Amino acid sequence: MGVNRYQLDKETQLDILDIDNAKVRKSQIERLEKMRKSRNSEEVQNALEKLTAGAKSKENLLELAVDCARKRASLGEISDAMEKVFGRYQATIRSISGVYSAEAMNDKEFEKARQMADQFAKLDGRRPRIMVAKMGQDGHDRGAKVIATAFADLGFDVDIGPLFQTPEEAVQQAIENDVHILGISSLAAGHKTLIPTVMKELKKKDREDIMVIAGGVIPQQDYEFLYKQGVMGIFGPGTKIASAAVEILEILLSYYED
Ligand code: B12
Repeated sequence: MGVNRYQLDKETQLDILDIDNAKVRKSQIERLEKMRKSRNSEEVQNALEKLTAGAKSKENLLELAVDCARKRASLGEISDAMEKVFGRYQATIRSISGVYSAEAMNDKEFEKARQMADQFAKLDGRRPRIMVAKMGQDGHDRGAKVIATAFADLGFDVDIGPLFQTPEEAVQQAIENDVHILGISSLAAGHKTLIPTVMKELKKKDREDIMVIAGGVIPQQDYEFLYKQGVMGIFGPGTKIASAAVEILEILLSYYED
């Protein structure tokens, strides 16, 4: 992993398929309901119970799971039947430190960001603290890792949420860790649903002071929508990380002016 030296010259407006998440969700629920009506629920329950028992006694789970699927159990039900025994897997994102600073040592913007982070620490009594969150079914974690690593090297305290958090969980973790910034990394088109939920949740918990920023594959045409939601900065592919940090720190430091 190195520092991205290839920056986009200008933002390009692409013709992108707009995904209506609410519509997709509704049609998925309708499909599940239809499936539930068309199956023999007693048979399904029996097969799921066998799967749970098999998980306990270490039987061949593939065979038992296929049997559940043949009886039209959903993937969620099949996972739940095994979760009773195994629990739920927590996918954590690990980061490494020093890589970014080793590459960017002589970069002016890097130095500027570090100085601004120090200045913020003096004013606030704590280093700027960011939580990088991944929500929904989006498993693209490289950008989140790059940002977490680089921001730590720039002098931020960094927390990384686990993969597949709900907006409520991400907000809860951000509040518990008392971060200044919640940075949402979104690459699977969930931003128009997940980010508004994050905003509502922050409001509900009376923590609108936490600054929300976003990054990842977010089409230009959605930027305005997110800014209206209260997102303070959006950083897409090709982002120059030190410049992003400077932009974020300028906002944080402005709270200390006057
Ligand atoms: C690698 C990759 C994968 C890998 C992911 C491996 C991993 N562990 O991350 C694999 C092969 C698993 C994968 C799977 C899928 N992928 Co994919 N994948 C990509 C790809 C090619 C590159 C993403 C990447 O790693 N970039 C490198 C990192 C470093 O860049 P980055 O994440 O953009 O982060 C930078 C900035 O965006 C920003 N940033 C990002 N986050 C944050 C957060 C903050 C706080 C800040 C400040 C900045 C910031 O800073 C970073 C550094 O500059 C993209 C295409 C692309 N060019 O983006 C498609 C892409 C994201 N994938 C896509 C799709 C559709 C999928 C699948 C659904 C395919 C499928 N049908 O199965 C699955 C989904 C799996 C899942 N559950 O999420 C689509 C998403 C479409 C959309 N958003 O509408 C893309 C855009 C490809 C495309 N053009 O269609 N994928």
